[in-house]
Amino acid sequence: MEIDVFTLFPEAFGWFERQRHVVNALAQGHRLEYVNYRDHTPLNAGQVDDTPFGGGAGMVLRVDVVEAALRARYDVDPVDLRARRRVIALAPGGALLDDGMVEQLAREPALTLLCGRYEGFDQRIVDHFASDEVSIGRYVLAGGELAAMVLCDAVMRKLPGSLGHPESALEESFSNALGGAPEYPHYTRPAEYRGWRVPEVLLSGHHARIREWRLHQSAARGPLP
Ligand code: 6GU
Repeated sequence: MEIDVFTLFPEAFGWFERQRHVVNALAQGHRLEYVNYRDHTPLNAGQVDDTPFGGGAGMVLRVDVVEAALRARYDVDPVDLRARRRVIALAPGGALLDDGMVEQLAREPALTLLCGRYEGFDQRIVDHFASDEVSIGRYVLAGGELAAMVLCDAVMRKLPGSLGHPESALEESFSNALGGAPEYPHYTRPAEYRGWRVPEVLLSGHHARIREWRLHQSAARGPLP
């Protein structure tokens, strides 16, 4: 998979890129690259945003700036790009990211993520350049960068070869294997701590009973709303 992140703050992704599953995915040949809108702005003095028409607080990312950055990267009219490639605008009001959407995105050959800043995007960016508008929850972040990292983290751990134990991604919270329910609880040593005992079945070595107990625990926790 090839992921391009359009952002004003590519350096914000430094920590993210050092995460084990991201390092593994990149070593498998997947790509994660950044385009800084500011490097492609046609405006003076690196300007990328502007005050909102109609008044109000904050600044809005300009449509001409985003077009210039997309053209510089793909050398096509961005209006045509979204038919060929998922172009995802990250915005608080978008479709909520969940495991199903992550699974679907992980099967794409390429993703383009557009991070907004301040008050967000000129709506024409979303309407004409994006194929999708995605949100990671109903609260407002100061910018799309953390949301882009959340999306990339969730998508990249689904890519073959990114996890040390590929089974980890099969039977996990919200997966089809668990009927969309949260995962069952895990325990490790010590078997007893401050009088809190680990469920006996997990110490029994009886794999069929352990499996049954886990599925039951998972079902009892879910399904989620
Ligand atoms: Cl994708 N962007 C911003 N700015 N805030 C958010 C979000 C995205 N998702 C939830 N809050």
